[in-house]
Order: sequence, then C-alpha cells, then structure tokens
Amino acid sequence: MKTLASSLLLTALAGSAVDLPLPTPEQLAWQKMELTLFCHFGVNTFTDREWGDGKEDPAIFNPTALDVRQWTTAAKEAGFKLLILTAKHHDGFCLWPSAFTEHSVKNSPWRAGKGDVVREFVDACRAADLKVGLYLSPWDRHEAVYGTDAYNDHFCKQLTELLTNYGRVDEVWFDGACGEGPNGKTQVYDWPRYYALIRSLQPQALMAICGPDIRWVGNESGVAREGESSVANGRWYPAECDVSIRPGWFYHEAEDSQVKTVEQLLDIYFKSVGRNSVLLLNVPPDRRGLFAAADVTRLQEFGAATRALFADRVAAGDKPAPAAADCAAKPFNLIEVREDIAQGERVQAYRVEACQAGQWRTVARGTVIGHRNLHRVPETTAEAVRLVIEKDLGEPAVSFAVYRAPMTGTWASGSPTAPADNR
Ligand code: FUL
Repeated sequence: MKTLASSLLLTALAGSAVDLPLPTPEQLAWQKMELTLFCHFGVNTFTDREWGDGKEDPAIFNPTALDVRQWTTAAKEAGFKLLILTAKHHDGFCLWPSAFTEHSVKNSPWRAGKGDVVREFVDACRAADLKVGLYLSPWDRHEAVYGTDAYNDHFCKQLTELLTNYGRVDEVWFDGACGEGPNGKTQVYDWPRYYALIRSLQPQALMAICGPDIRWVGNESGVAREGESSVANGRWYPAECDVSIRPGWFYHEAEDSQVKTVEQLLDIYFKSVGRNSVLLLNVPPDRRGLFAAADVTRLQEFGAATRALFADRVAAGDKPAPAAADCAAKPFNLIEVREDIAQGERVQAYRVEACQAGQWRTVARGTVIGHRNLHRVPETTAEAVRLVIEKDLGEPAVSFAVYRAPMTGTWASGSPTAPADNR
C-alpha cells in the first residue's frame, strides 16, 4: 500500500510516465471493443476444404440464401463490435468482382455473376453499426504471377480495390502464410509497400498480425498469457486472440456437432478479454451463406452468459488502496480490474485484497492490468475489497469491481477446459 512518501515519489515519477508507449486513438478504440468476429467464407465452403489449391471452378461458389444481415444480427446481439471477412483466402478466389483476376464471384452463378459478397458484407455491417475488417491473403495459389515482382503490383491493385470502393475499413488482417504459387515459386512480400498503401488509402485502418498495429497472440486457441501486455519491443502492440467456434476455420457439415460449448467459449472469453486482449472468434457461414443454427444458438447463449457475468455487482471502486469498497452482504466470485490505457500501461504489479473479520487477505494478483483483467475466484464473502498497486510506472487511473457471477462447472475456476488447438 502506498504511504504518503511513496505517493510523493510516484507523483514525481509520473513525469516519466509521459515516455511510456501509448495507443493510437484507433488502437484504443479497438481494444475497447473487446469482441470481434471472423467470417471464413469462400470456395472452401463448397469444396469442404480448409485450404483451396486455386484450381477450383468458380461455378462451385453458389450460396443459396446468402444474407449477411443474419450474420450481423447474431454477432451484434452477442456483443461483437467488428466483423472480419475473408475477402480472399489462400486459393485466390475473390469474394468481390476484382478486375485483376477471373477467379472470383463474377464467374460464379451466384447472383448471375453480378454478386459482390464484400459489398453485401460492408453494407450489412454499416446498417448494424458494426465496424468492418477485411482479410486478404497475400499467399495466392491461383495467381499466375505469384512468385514474381509483378505479384506485389497485383496485390496492391487488389488492396486498392478493397480500400477505395467499400468505404471505411477499420482492420486489415494479414496472416503470415507464404507457400508456393501455381508455378511452384514462393513470394517475397513487399510489406513496407503494402503498409504505405493502406496508410495512404485508409489511415485509420489497423493492420493486424503481419502488420504493425495488432499482434497475433501466438496460438489459434483464443488464449492470451496471464499478464499479457499491450507493449512489445518498446511500442504499443496489443494482442488479438483468434479461435474458431468449430474445429476448422471454414464451414464443414461434418463439424456441426463440434461447435464449442458455451462453457468453452466463456473459458476462452476469460483467457482473452479477461487477459487484456481482443477476442477474434471465427463463425463460418455455411453453403447457404448463413450462420448454421448451432452457431447462432451458441452466439445467443454466449451473449446472455457474458451479460449475466456482470449483472450482480457486489462492490466497486475507482481508487487504489488505501481506499476500499464496501461489499454488499453477498459473496463474490469474479474480480474485474481496469486501467485507463490512454495513459499507457502504468500498473506493473497489483493485488486485490478482501477484508474478512477485520483481516485483509489477498484474493487475486497480477502484473499488467491493461484495459481489463478478470479473475475467477472461489466464492468469497467479505466486508470490503481493495486494489493494491504494488508496482507502477506513474500514477495510474484504475478501477475495480467484484461480482457474484453465475458460474458453474469446471471452467468457473479457470482451469481444465482449455479448448483444443484448431491446427
Ligand atoms: C491461417 C490460415 O492459414 C488459416 O486458413 C486461417 O485463415 C487462419 C485464421 O490463419 O494462417
């Protein structure tokens, strides 16, 4: 707990906090969204594959009832704020009628070759007040010039189409795959050129994964580390946790019975959003062009369950110890700590204490708080709770709350239900 002397020292140190890495306004807004949704859709949906080889007949792309409003309604009701569509996956098939390839929706029977999934996607997102993200695979197993300098021109032309014809885009998602193209060559991607183009066309768009603004958490299980920091290599580089609601990224009927349970999704939520990271949950549309019934149900359950976690607040405070918050005469089992990250990640170590029969004891501890950390704890009844900052890089703006959350089952304690890796 801070004494007066250490408070004075911290006030002095707070001057140095101005040198801490800070989020850009776009990174800050992105972290506050917490929940984002991925939609893997394309020729793989119709070939039942995860990676297409670029030799698909565009005629196979023919969703029978595509309605992106069904996706956005399900996403929004579950609390998701941004959707990312695979405009082009590794097979090179474009979900928009690109002028630079024949491998696209323009050569499919869907909407008589006049369709544009990207257009329908951005329109539906905007109508639902959801932000828009686009995945464009640099690896292209169809494009003949892949593996030569001309491919970098080609890729920039496709990026330009996507970033000039569809209004505001908030996230551009690049994975790192760099395999062989149709002629057996691999490509040297001109990342600096791609980045400069994106910055010039859509300065607010965040570039994720193989990009400078959003960091891949390092696994595809949706799990961040305890104490996950948004500062990496001395700069603001927050973590995104991607994971699929199903074993695969694309829809496969055979996986209809393997949609993650709400318990698994909640465990992922605690290990991503609850560890200062953004969750990117993949829900793949099916061959109709709709989210499958099981996935819609699961999203509804997930939305209801996450709302219920925070419905019964037992105590809250916005000053670190010695200030404390009085508890309502109820036990709690969930602790939430927050920091105003607009001022950087100042907290480096903290603990939460509960006062029971006049004695303070530690019920949770951590290192970085960041935007938000959640701790699942055994049911605890206390007279008061307080947040003790043990180490900081400047006076932090923090808040905390404890809840009585409806948590049952093994996942409630945060241990054994780590979802299997999707690889
Ligand atoms: C990976 C890709 O190879 C997968 O197919 C999927 O798109 C995943 C999100 O990124 O790198």
